[in-house]
Parts: sequence; C-alpha cells; structure tokens
Amino acid sequence: MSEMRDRCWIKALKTGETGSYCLPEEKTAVAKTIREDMPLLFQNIKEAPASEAALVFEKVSGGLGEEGYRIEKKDGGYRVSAETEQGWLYGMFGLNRILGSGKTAELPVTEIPEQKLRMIDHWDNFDGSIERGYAGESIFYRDNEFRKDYGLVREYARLLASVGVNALSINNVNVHRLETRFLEEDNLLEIKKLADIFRAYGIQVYLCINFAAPISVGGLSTGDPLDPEVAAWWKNAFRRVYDIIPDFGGVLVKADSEGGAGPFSYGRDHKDGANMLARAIKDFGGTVIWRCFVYNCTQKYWQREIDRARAACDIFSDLDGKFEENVILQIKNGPIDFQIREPISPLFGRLKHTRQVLEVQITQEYTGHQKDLCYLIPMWKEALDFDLKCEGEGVIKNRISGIAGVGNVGMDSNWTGNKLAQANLYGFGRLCWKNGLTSGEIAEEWIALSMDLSETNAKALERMLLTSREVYEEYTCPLSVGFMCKPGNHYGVDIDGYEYDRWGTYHYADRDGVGRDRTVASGTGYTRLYSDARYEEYESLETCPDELLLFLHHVPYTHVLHSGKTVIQHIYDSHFQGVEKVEEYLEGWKSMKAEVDEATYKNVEERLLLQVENAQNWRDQINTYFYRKSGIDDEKGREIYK
Ligand code: GCV
Repeated sequence: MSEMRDRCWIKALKTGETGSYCLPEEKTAVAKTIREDMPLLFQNIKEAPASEAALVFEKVSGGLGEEGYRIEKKDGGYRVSAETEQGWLYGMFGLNRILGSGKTAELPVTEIPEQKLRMIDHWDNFDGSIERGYAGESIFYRDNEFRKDYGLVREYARLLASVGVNALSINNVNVHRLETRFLEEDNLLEIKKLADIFRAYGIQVYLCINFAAPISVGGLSTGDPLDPEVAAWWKNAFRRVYDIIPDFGGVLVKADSEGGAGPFSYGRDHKDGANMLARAIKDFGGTVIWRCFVYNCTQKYWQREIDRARAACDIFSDLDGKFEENVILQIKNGPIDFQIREPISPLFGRLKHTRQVLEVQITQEYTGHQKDLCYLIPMWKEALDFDLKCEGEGVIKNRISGIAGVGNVGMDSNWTGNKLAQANLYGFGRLCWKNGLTSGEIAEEWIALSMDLSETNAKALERMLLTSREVYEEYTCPLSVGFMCKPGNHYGVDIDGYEYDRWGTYHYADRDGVGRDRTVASGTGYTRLYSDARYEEYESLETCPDELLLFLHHVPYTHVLHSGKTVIQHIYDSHFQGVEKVEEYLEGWKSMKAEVDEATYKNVEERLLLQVENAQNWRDQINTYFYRKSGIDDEKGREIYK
C-alpha cells in the first residue's frame, strides 16, 4: 500500500463555518465519491437532514451544462447547484478551494469549464519506468505488472478531479511490446479496475496504441490501414475493450514518429490511419486522438532544406477537413519539441475544419527535470492567448476543443519530485478549466492551499514561481535557439550535443553568427506557414520579436536587438543574470525555513542547490562557447573562462 502522501492542495478543512451537510443520494459512482470524500474535505461538519443542512447540493436544469456548477451562500451555509453529479463533484472541490484559500468574498460563483477535454497523458511504461518522468516510478505499473495500489490511484484521481481534469491516458505514447498487449482481455480486466476508480471522479480512461499491433499481437502480415482485415482486427480489439469498459474514452496515437510504425509505412497518409481507427471505434462511442508530432528524425545536419519545424504543417495541412468526426488532432504548443521558448505551432492556423487539442508538457523534460524551478503556466498561457491573426477566430484558446498535458507525477511521496512542481499540475488543471486565470492568480491559489506561509513569504514564493520560466530561459536558451542540452536525457548543457546529429535541431553557430534561418527570403520558408500578418512580422528582422529571433533568423553576433543590446551582449548578460536570480531563489527559500515543514524545506533546498550548479554550468559553457566563436569581449568585463 502507499506510504503517507502529500495531500497537495486539497485541504482537510476545519473551518467551523458550516455545521452540517446534506449528501446526495448514492445513485452513481460520482455521487458515491461525494458521499465518501465530503467528510475528508470538510472535517468538522456532520451529515444532517436536508432541512437543517448548512451545505446542500441541489440539481438545477439549464445554464450550467454537463460539468458546470454554482456555489452561493445560503442561510449561513452554502448551496452547490449543478445539472449533473459531475457538476456537484467539481462544486464540492470548488468550495473546498474557496474556503481553503479564504476567498469566500468571491461568492456567489458560477463556473463552467472553458475546454471540453482536459486530459493528462501518462508516459508510463509497464516496467514501472516513466519516459521523461522525474518523480519516481509509475503509480500504475511495476516490473511488467499492474502495481494494484488502488488507494494511491484513488488519491491521484481525487487530485486530478479537484482541478477539473476529465480524461487520462494511462500508458506511454511509445507503445512497447508488452503494452501493445494492453488490448488483450487479461490486461483489460486490470485496466477496468483503474477505469472504475477514475470514473468515480468523472475521468475517462484512454489507452495509447501501437499502430503495428495487428502484426505484433494479431499475427497479420500487415498493418496497412486500408486493408479490410486490418480494420476488422481493430474493430474486434475495440469490441473487446468496450465489452469490459463500456465508457472507455478511446485511443491516443503516436504514429510515424521517432521510429514507430504508422500509415507512411504502407504508403498511406495520416487521414487514412486515423480514419480507419475512428471508424473501428465509432460504434462504441470512442474517440481517436491523433498526435501531429511527426517528422523525419534521420536527417543530416547539412540538409538545410529539411526543417523539422515545418514537418507537421507539411504533413497535416492538406488533410484539413478530411478526418472523421471522432478524430481529434493533438498538436504540441511549439513546432519542434517542448523547448523553453518556441513560436506557437503554425499548424493551429492551418486546420480550419478539424478538431484540435493543444498538447503541453507538464513534466519538465527540457525545462529542468523537476530539479530546476520552472513554473510553466506563463508559457501555456502564451500559447492559449496567442492570436494567429488569421481569417476568422485567431486566438488559440477559442479554436481548440481541449488541452492535453504530459503528466509529472510518480511514486515520490510529494507526487512531483520537487514540491514546487506541484504548482504546474495544479495550474494545468485550473488553466484548462478557466483559461482567463492569470499565472499570478494560479500561483497565489496554489501557495495558499499548499503551504502555510506568512503574507510576505507567500508573495516572495509567488514571485519566485512567476519569474522562474524567464530565469530558466536566461541561463539556458538564448533568444529561442533551443536544444543546447545534453542529448538523450535533456538535462544540463551540451551546446553542440545535437549539432551534428540526426534530429533536425541545429543552432548553426559559426564565427560570424548564430540561429536557424527559417525565412522565405533565404531560409526554409517556415515563416510562410503563418497568416500574412504573422508571416510579415516573423520574416522581417525589423519586427521579429527578440525572444524568437534565433528560432527564425541567422544573425551576426553584432546584430542589435529591439532591446538595444547586441546578440552577443544579450547572451552574456542573460547568462550572468540567470545565475544571479537562481542564487537569490536559494537565499529566498532559506529565509522561509521557519514557515515550511522539514520535508518540504529539504526537498526544495536540495533542488535549488542543484539548480545553482546547473545554472552556473550553463552560464560558463555558453559564455565561453560564444566568446570563442565570436572573439567579442563582454562589454562589462566579467569573467568568461577562455
Ligand atoms: C514519448 C520528445 C521526447 C520523447 C517523447 C516524444 C513525444 O522527443 O524526448 O521522449 O516520446 O517527444 O512527444 O512523443
């Protein structure tokens, strides 16, 4: 069974504000959850007959939709109204949050989620490892078996539901041999137990599938999506799934990507692949979420005409409008791969008649491995608020039908390895639900619910969170150049680690300048994938935003930014500054020691010490590298190792 877990942001309230509550009848799994969890969340209040209750749940019709709720004060207590039990569930957690963060002045509140699909993607493998996981082993699997720690799974389901997550894929998008067999009956019976737990918290379970499964487990000679035998095999497999889990969500598919099978293997396109699965799963009510992370990962660095940033657009643009209704395309926020700074993927603008989901990475693969502090909400907000300036609705959050985040939890007792990385999971859910929340509001809420800090320290921690993305950017990635990290594990500096490799992520630094030329005038033409307005902005050095410069242009080190600095001076300044700020984080955290429990204090201090070391390494190597390339001194005369 699970060790004592950090309850995170869910408060066991002892407010004394409410004397009693009236529970909904136990008709469904969700209502049962409310009955069981109410006493955990509102600890000093007792069940009471409806007439006396100070906290009542009421069903209403109209106005709140399938998941919305309203909370208002009523006769010295509170009333939670919803059209459904799922709405009540969210209302219960909403009230817990409001009371727990002392925000009762905001009542009455009416909340309806702004994104329909709010999904966590697990990259968990059956052997218990997690691809890009930084918080211990998988909570679902161990040694090629189901871990069967149902209490822990339930705690996790509660955590996700408390921030409004309503879907979950439970295995890695890279589907290996054993996970391919998740579609077989014995495994499905285990998956059903997980689905039962998640269902009780309003969360639908999805599986990642291997496009080559008809061959590897089905014994067919082909996985060709246009072969009727292949389609029949999938339909049969889905029938098996739905016989066991009737409300199964569907499948998430990574195909033709990083060595995996896909429709290209059979000379077909991605509409053929996605639609075949969509038709096979349609009768059972399932959805196919198809990832657009498809690119050639075997290029040579001198093949400058091949641009990985273009790949998704080149492959998917012409397929717009040709997908079945139960297909959703899942698109990473940037065109390459979850770097600390990338432009927004132009594919969002090119799909006008296809459902799309934004994919972000909560787990900190390229953003510090949950050792370095990096609060990611500002980055995701930038994506949601980005205006493509195209015909019709241009703002991303209004074009998509959901958001998926690659999860960041594991067996570590605080769930996320670094306690402060909890803020990213919390914020993911809150932001999916209410896109208009600011990064500051989310940070403030999370701190109020998760820590017991004085106002001054709470503000100081909030500032740390809010500045941490930019600070990480400062000491790692100048001007969106990207991928100067160690190959393989993606932590720490290795400036040329990927420069001559096959992955298509080159910075092209030479003695004169740096950056990837993606212009129409002299580069790969990537800028033309955007609307006219964005193309013009990005194509011209006059208007290209500084922070995207090296993603889009190759410029001399002496090029002057809008900030007034040269590129080389910006590199030096930002790297010195980034390290200074991390050192300040450490001092700031030390000054909070008296107000933080010991385990959390140590947990974060340990990681900040690692972050200081990491930031210094980045600073020193980047500064030396660019000094050696350019021969240009730091105008402030600081020490740059030669
Ligand atoms: C699950 C990046 C990561 C891979 C990941 C892949 C993806 O390339 O490094 O570990 O694979 O993205 O999103 O599919």
